[in-house]
Amino acid sequence: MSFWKKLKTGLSKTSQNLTQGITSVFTHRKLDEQTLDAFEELLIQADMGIKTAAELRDLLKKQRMHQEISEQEIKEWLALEIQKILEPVALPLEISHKPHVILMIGVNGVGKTTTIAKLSKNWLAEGRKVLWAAGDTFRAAAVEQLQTWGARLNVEVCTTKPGGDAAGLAFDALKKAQDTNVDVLCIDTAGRLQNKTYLMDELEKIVRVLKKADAKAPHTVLLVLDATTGQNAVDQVKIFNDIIGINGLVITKLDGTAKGGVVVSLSKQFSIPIIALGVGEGADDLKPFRADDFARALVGTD
Ligand SMILES: Nc1nc2c(ncn2[C@@H]2O[C@H](COP(=O)(O)OP(=O)(O)O)[C@@H](O)[C@H]2O)c(=O)[nH]1
Ligand SMILES: [Mg+2]
Repeated sequence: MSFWKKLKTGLSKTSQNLTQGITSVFTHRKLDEQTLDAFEELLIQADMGIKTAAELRDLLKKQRMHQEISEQEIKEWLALEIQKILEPVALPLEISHKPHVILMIGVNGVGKTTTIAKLSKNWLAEGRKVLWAAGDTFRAAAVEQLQTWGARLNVEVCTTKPGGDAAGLAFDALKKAQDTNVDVLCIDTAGRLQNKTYLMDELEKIVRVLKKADAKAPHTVLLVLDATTGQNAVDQVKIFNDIIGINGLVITKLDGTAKGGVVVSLSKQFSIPIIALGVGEGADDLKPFRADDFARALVGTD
């Protein structure tokens, strides 16, 4: 299936809710306050966030109040306005250093480890040398999961003993990357958000130790977010941004969520680049974030 189809199918729960809502709200009616209220509520239900919903409502009011507006027009209008919100943050990840160090962070289960594999598959295809560090040292299964992907994609994985020091591992991996002509080093981490102090200490320590080997590392701190958690993802950006500066987002599980609007909410609230979207569990199920494609898939226009 093409990526566009996958995205469109994945977002169909969101787009169907929006489309059905728009049909019932806008058919043959002049735009009035009641219609605008219902429209705003639809956007909130799609997880676009209260602020975005209010702004889009106001904009529509300003442009079209008391005018007839068809269902098709409103969908096209919405897709375009969403595209404008997404465009400034739809930025690819540039590999700008050698080795380029990427720290993967995020809550347990959002897709960090899988995303490392997916991103790396693209870099390998471009002929880059990739190395991974299994920094989620608390769960043996997490290390094994990365090793399984490593065997599949032929990527070497640096590990330490269970419960071992993630910062020490990260430092050793960076040294190794520097010594062996590696282009991209991905450091996996644990996402134990239930113990914020511990997580903060661990991430700060990883960063501090990396800087001993390369003052500019990590070059990219990628926060992975699970779209199915809706507005929770917004809270996670705030929490992780407090702990450690984030300069990229990957949003996963866009295959089959009714909360796809959260991507709009994130784009509006934070000016953090969204570098890629996850639309499945396979290594090929990650694609660059494109504002126009996403906006059209979300609203269900072609
Ligand atoms: N449907 C779907 N599943 C995903 C996606 N990304 C990751 N997963 C699955 O989510 C689960 C947790 O992923 P994992 O990479 O282990 O998360 P981590 O704990 O953050 O490292 C695994 O079963 C993955 O296969 C995605 O984009 N779509
Ligand atoms: Mg993991």
